[in-house]
Amino acid sequence: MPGSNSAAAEKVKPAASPAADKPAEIAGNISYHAQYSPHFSPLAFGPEEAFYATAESVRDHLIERWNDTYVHFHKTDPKQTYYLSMEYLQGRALTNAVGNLGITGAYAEAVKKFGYELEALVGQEKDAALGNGGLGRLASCFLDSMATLNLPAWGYGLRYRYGLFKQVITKEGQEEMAEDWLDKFSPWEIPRHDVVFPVRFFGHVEILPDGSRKWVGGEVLKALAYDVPIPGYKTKNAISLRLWEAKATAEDFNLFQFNDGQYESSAQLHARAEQICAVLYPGDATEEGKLLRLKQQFFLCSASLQVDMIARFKERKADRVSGKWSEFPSKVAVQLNDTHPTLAIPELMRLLMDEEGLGWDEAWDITYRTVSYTNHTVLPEALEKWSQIVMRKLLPRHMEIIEEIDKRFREMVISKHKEMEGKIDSMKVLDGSNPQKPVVRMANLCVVSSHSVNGVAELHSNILKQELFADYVSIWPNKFQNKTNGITPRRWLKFCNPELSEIITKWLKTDQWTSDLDLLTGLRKFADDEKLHAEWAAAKLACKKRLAKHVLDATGVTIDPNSLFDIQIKRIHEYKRQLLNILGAVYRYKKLKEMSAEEKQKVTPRTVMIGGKAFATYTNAKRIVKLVNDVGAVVNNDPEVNKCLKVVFIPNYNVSVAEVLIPGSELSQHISTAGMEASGTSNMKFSLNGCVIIGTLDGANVEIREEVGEDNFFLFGAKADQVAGLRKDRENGLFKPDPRFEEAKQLIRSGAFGSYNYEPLLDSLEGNSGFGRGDYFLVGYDFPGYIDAQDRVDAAYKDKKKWIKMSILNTAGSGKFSSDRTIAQYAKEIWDIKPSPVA
Ligand code: T68
Repeated sequence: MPGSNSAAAEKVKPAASPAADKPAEIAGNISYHAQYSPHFSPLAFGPEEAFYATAESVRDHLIERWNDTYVHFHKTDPKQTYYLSMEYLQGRALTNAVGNLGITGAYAEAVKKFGYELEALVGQEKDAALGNGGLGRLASCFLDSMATLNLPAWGYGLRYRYGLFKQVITKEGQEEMAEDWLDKFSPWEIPRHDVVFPVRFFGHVEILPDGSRKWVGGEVLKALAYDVPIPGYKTKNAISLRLWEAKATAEDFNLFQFNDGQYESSAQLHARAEQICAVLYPGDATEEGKLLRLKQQFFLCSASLQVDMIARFKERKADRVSGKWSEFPSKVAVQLNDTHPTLAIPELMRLLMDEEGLGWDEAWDITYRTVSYTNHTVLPEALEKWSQIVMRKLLPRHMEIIEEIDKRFREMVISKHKEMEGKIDSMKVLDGSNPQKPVVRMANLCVVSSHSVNGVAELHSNILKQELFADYVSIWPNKFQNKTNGITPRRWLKFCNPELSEIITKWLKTDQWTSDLDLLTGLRKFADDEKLHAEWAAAKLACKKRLAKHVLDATGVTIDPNSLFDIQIKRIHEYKRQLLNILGAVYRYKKLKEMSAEEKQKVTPRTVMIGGKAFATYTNAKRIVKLVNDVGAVVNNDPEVNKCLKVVFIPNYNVSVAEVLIPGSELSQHISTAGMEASGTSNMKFSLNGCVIIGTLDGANVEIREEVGEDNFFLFGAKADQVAGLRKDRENGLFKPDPRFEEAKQLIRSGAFGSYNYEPLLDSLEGNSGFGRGDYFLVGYDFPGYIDAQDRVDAAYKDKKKWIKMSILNTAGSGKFSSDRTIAQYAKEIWDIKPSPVA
């Protein structure tokens, strides 16, 4: 094994100071970390130790930039954005860090001196999966763009001990295991023992002699900051992702009880502190679970506001000529990533009024001008509602403030918008319509209290304005905006697909596209060039081979890189319609079984890959996972068809799996019921990597199709404005299912894929309403259009020239979907912040 003992590490003299971008110096620095970082036995220098030592060496560069950026922002005191998100799906950091710092080559050479390839070390890193899906990954792409654009902006989140679960596929289907991303330690985080602030829970409100109110008592935990430096691409700026951890202190430890043998009660608060950051998204079926989730949300908001907004503002205020609180919104912008950090609103009000002594009107004006809110869903079941009873118990002062916000909002509507009086019930913040379960509607609180509300794709933002938030539009016509999502082109093309990146740089004669993605349109003029076609096809094949190796390693299934690689990877959800995909594959299988050998010769061979995690308590989603696995087991082992079709479930889908799958994809499925997917961001990643989309007119698909051209997108399905009518038709018994749809369901019912009880899943596609919801997601309605679109895909794939041209035009049309564009728009149109590069 290369470099498997300390002798290898000793070959290169340790250097005590951080290395420059010279391989020999870097190797010295790596060696230094291997010896002086107290994590491993000095005798071991296997791939894992080499990864950690290399990462720590890279971290030295990051810390320098991060320090410089902090000092620079401190001196220049620009307005800053504070991005609050309960989720970040960072994935691995090493490739991204050396890539953004421009030192990949030097590090690759340096680790060779120890007998390692950089790619092999990269594979040692665990994904930081502090998020569920699109919303968390968006936050991570945004951080990359904020740093790259030199924007004074910081991310805030929680340091979950266990992030998103590890998915294991067994005979029963999906099983969840805790994912120990901190198993050893994270080399990227810097524990800030100097940044510790108190966060209170429970207690009561006291009225002081001067009439002011104060929240006292209850239990007080400490928030400890862990900073993760986020380097920009080709810039000296490195911003910070600050993750909070909850702690109890020595005073909370009852030494007397401990010595008396009462071990558990002696450290109760320590145990409760540990629970707060134990897991991402604790199950909230129980009252305890709900309370814990609310605690998490408040913990993030309170720590971030007290420490970094209020304390920092006060510290810098002292240096300013005019130090008025009214200046706060010209120094601070707070972006709420969905409603999960909504408690920032009453917490900012509380801090300004109760701690800083401002009156309601002034505090409200400041809060309103500071906070803005992004909505990521219109699904009613995903709109957060918190029990007023739980809220009052955990956060009594905040509940008072929310009541006052609600009251003043209603008074404002009656006095200034009389015509809207009849709509107050649906617009108000507090909903007491069920006296047993009065709730706080968090989206309403956000809309009422923010100066800007945005959706994440044009279609979604229009739905917000025309449906979900329509009543508010007549009160605040200018509050609602669209900010179409984006993805970072560094991680999602340059680093994950070096083959294609080189070709693009060669043909465009510049690598500027990595920070100015619109330059990709320059590829359009070569879309028919045969030389480019040959290079493009070779790059795709290389990526497909890498993907095939991943599939073999992860599942034991061999797939043919010459077949059409058809991929759907995302969280498993009925609205995302993985069921439509697998029913299509079942139908394809049935047709293949009916074909003669000659007929099969003419078929376009296809590998259908589906990956994604189902929420642990979402039974139908788990049934879908099981069905895909069962179909795969039959199809892949059927010698009559398995040259023409394979069906593979990709286990444990995460960011680093996506980085292998997306470059090797040729067709990707974004087939949600129209109007239900707010945006989607993986659609952008696929298209950028030269993959053609089969999809509905939903979310950002609409804009992708506009950009890449309708000939380069396989469209099918009902439109968003038809959906309600189609559901009504079903209820009225007017829907006639296509025979092909019936055939596919029948084959599953026949037991062809095993004896598991799929009835509940199939039932959900049937009936008119009520039980099984009468195919709420319109799988049956869209099925024939989907099968026809897949036939068009097969025909198009046979014409290699045509297909490659489509692929090139997808990449060429992806410029709009850079998160640099999205973030530049947020900066200008919502936050009013400007680039501030470190000299
Ligand atoms: C997604 N939402 C949207 N929610 O579904 C997707 N976590 O269309 C969009 O592209 C993406 O956000 C980015 O805008 C989510 O990912 C969550 O993960 C979620 C929902 C509730 C609670 C926690």
